[in-house]
Amino acid sequence: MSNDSPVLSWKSPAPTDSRAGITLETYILEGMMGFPAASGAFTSLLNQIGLAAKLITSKVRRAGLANILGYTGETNVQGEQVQKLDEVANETLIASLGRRRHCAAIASEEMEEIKILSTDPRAKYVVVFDPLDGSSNIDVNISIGTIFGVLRRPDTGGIVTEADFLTPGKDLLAAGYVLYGSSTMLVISTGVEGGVHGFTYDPTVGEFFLSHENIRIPERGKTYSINEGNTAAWTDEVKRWNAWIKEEDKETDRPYGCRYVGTLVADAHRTLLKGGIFAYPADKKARGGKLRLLYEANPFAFIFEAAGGKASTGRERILDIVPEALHQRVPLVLGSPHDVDVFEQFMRGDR
Ligand code: P6P
Repeated sequence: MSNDSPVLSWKSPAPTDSRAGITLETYILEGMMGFPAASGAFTSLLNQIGLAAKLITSKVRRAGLANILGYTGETNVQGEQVQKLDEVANETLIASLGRRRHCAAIASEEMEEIKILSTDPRAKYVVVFDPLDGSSNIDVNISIGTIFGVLRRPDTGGIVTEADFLTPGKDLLAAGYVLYGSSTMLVISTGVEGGVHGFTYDPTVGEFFLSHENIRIPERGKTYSINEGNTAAWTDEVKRWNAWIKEEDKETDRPYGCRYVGTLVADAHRTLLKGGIFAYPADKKARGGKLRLLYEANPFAFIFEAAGGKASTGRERILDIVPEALHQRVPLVLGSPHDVDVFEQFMRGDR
């Protein structure tokens, strides 16, 4: 056999500190091994979310063919038309999280009430999720996503109640999202110490591979992301910030470029990787903001802070807010520390 045969010429990669290329399952398992006290339940729960992401992405990629587009004619708790893919994603997450009995209950954008998945006292976790964020973009083939957060139940024992979910985002154990874009990517964090890591899905082998190790948001960006169609409804403070960011001023690298997809997962992911700011402020139409605290704002705030970014309402830190209701809305500003600080200065009237 010649020396240049593929078998002989293949050399195992030299061991490095980089974990690039490992699978999501390996990353999660190694995370458990870093915590000897871990029972494996948290590891198993995260892997069930990874499985759900694979199942949903296979349906999203075939949505146009599998006749699961279009409206079901029903409306969800948000009063929005429920698209079939929303229901499919919701049911997939419920089935996957319910399979191993580690998840006591879930709260979903698609359901008014929480859903109990396990009455086993050993079920220590509850999960919040938006199963398919950006559903209005499904039919026009624009990126959509799934958002999730994992909380540990208070050690109250007994059956889970809605109160078990009404805890500040700073108590999250893990948060992440799946972006069904030009490729499918899962981004997950277990907090500042663990960092933020991105896994890209390879449909040919059915695995998520580590592609973006230790994501860090730039201190400042060059892009702002807001729905300019809401300008008439904005407060004066937001209008002045918006005018400022579009002014030409070479010394302060303005104007910023504008990007707005209309899917939070897509706009937030771009902001996380490139820097800049995403804002969905309160306005005269939505005085409490539009986006949901528990399963949209909190998971992204957790991820942005873990990546060195900031997340606020424009006036207060998102992760400190004590929720009062399951589907509570909140103004949301995510981004680079510099850019969020400037936005907050306008909101305080300091600029
Ligand atoms: P608007 C999608 O419906 C969503 O909930 C988020 O994903 C997105 O950021 C926002 O609403 C877009 O809202 O009012 O700009 O269309």
